[in-house]
Amino acid sequence: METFRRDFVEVLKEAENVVFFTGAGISAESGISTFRGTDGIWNKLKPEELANFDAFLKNPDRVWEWYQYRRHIIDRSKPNPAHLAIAGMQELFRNVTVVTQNVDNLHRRAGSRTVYELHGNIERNYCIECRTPYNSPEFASDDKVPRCENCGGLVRPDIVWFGEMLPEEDFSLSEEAAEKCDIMFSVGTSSVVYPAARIPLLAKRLGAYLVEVNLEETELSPLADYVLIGKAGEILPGVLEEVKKLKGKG
Ligand code: BJW
Ligand code: ZN
Repeated sequence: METFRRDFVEVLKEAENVVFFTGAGISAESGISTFRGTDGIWNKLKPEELANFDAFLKNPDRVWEWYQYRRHIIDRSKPNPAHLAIAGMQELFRNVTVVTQNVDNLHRRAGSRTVYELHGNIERNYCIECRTPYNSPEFASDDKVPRCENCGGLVRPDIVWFGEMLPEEDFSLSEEAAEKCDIMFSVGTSSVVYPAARIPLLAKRLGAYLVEVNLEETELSPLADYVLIGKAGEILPGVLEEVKKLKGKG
């Protein structure tokens, strides 16, 4: 097993409030593509044609079809050892909070109980006119964009597109968790999309120990106290083992 740096181990030993801030990279080992980087979806498809409201109004069926394709992949995927290790930490620390940019529900499926979703959830939809929610999977089973049963409006995925506000409650609860945490892990995110990327910065500014877990260095790395380079699905189970050992539960 990997040996971790001593200052990190000391912080783990004393920590009570722990936050995991996660991005697409944590689900890569579940077979879900990331956005950026060599295998990222946006090497092939343009975000400006798919991930904003104008693109949806211009070509709702195309955007809907793209989300149906991704739902299909997500439905067939499973939480991986990284999601499961984070859920396992709940037994070892007083408070474990997950703040995720992902829309794939894999943290909840892994058993994490406190999960704030900053960019929405692909399992939910709502009418763009009257905001009626449509969350049952049968509803989203057509490749053509559905219409609202109340008003005939277009139904869209409940996902935060570029230029849109983040869900207020989840964002402010995430800020609160960042402000009071002892240690923040930033896992599998390129840290370029704002305002989500402010969450680890806020934690660091208020004194938390900041750990980054990623295949490569990012814009966040120079600010992190500890950068662990490698796969989240290998590193986080190692961290879980270390914590178990520290708490005499190994
Ligand atoms: C591994 C790994 C393994 C891989 N183990 N690691 C200039 C122009 C236009 C807009 C802006 C601008 N400047 C700022 C903005 C605002 C914009 C923004 O931040 N843009 C920047 C990109 C420039 N932000 C917004 O628009 C936000 N809203 C907003 O600001 O509202 C205020 C406002 C109102 C009105 C007008 C203007 C502003 C909303 C942002 C919403 C983001 N939504 C998306 C797409 C949703 C669509 C969908 O899912 O279909 O959310 S963007 C996309 O990026 C997705 C992700 O959640 C988000 C973050 O990506 P993430 O998770 O970091 O993934 P990747 O792929 O980037 O990185 C993966 C990482 O994992 C890599 O580092 C790998 O190395 C690593 N990795 N395998 C460990 N096994
Ligand atoms: Zn409606």
